[in-house]
Amino acid sequence: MVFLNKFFASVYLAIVYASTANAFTKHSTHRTRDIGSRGFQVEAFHPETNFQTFGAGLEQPPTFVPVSLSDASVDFVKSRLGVDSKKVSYKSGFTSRPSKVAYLKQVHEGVPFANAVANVAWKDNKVVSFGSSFVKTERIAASKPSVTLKSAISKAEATLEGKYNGHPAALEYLARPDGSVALTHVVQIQNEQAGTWYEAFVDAHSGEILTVTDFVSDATYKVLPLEKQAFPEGQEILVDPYDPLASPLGWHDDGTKQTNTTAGNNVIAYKGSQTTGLTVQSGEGLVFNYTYDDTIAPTEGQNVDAARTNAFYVINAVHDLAYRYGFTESAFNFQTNNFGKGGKGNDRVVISVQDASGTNNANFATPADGQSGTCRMYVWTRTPVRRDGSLENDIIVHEMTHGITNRLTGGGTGRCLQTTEAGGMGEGWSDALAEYVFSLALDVARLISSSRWTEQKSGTITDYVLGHYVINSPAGIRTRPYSTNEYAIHDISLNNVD
Ligand SMILES: *[C@@H]1O[C@H](CO)[C@@H](O)[C@H](O)[C@H]1NC(C)=O
Ligand SMILES: *[C@@H]1O[C@H](CO)[C@@H](O)[C@H](O)[C@H]1NC(C)=O
Ligand SMILES: [Ca+2]
Ligand SMILES: [Zn+2]
Repeated sequence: MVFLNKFFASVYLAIVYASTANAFTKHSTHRTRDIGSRGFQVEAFHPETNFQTFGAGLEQPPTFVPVSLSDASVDFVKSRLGVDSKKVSYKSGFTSRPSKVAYLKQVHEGVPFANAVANVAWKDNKVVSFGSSFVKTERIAASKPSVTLKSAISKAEATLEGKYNGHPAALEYLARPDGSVALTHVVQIQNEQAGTWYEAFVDAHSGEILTVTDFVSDATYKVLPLEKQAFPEGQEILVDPYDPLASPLGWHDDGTKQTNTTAGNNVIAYKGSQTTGLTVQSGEGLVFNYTYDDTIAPTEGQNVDAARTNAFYVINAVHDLAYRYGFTESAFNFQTNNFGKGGKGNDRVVISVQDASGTNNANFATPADGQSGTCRMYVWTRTPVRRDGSLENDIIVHEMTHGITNRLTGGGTGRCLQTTEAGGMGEGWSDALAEYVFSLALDVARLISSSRWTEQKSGTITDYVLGHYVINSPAGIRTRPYSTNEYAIHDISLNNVD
């Protein structure tokens, strides 16, 4: 982190335009898992999602009358995708001033789709973003089942080694990887002793189990959620915070190796040594439940484990967030395995926590695509009890953003932001994303319907400071806050690059 006391008024805007000008088409998500003791394999599939943002919002035709969120959103999907109202149903939505978000489902002959969905975000009666995974229905199964629910349940119970739990079964369409659409009985199967709880999608014409939802969580972390800035706001337990679009195998699996440590496909977080300096799960099933205590030294108690867990979480979460905005494999991101989606792999982020080579700072080295980005987080000595930069999210996000901006300029060479001015832009971008990340996270999370983020009350932009916790000062480490107040902006003196 460079202490750059200079404000670039255009930085914030540059980031916003870069992320809103394009429509990004994403790859389908596949995930294959073994279920039960008999090696039953299932593949989860989500059709390709088209995600677009529209800056200040799409102008509505002059005939537009603000109606209910559900009607307006159904109308928008109809016109955008060219389908009639029988093909779209409103599922849920919420209002969080000044935004409104609606979730919709594809429908065929009255039967809803399980995995073909859409979401529409509104602001001031304008659509600001739209995501859709609606599919073509040229090869769709008949909407009346030929396999009974009873035999579907028997099949699911036998395969998943559990009992139907009585939760009302449903008939739903399921889009398949080959472009066809199956009709399925959806039933819940539980096994109390084994602790399993599944939702099975049984083909209502062939009787075959097509896919299974596993309700039991994959991973748990005690961390500072991305919408928080620093330790005093409190660690929280997050369950499965990964985004399956950006990290299809989760955060602890690179396709050939599974770990139960702070090492995975997107990042390895360690102290001292990448082999012996990792944090190992505190409980079976990828539970990383370590509590930080800032009344004792960063090296004492559970603090090192809590710091590595938080660094691992934040880098992964920013990886996943940036992926939604286009920082993908082919845009030179940081991953060990690129799953055949372009770009060079073997370059996950390497983050050294409580690094011994310095204090009171942090840095990020970005070589070209194909070599790991390397981040060093230091301990800060400005308080009676030292503070750990890994417990201040805005610093980690600032550093990770150096990796993102260095890769996104100049085609992944890592060579572009070397001059004073370009480096200054990089610093500004890093600060801006660090301070704004929770709002972006909020927008994206609404679109992927993760309830986790919806607790953030408002996207309103206020003055931002960076690094307030590590130096224990509300002003942070910059001479001015980041502000949208134009008088504050004009007041900035253009000097002082530390
Ligand atoms: C997972 O972690 C436990 C300690 O919690 C360890 O004993 C075990 O060997 C690890 N398993 C793998 C596959 O790394
Ligand atoms: C985390 O650890 C605390 C005790 O330190 C325990 O009370 C809590 O149940 C644990 N939570 C999880 C999700 O493991
Ligand atoms: Ca790469
Ligand atoms: Zn920096």
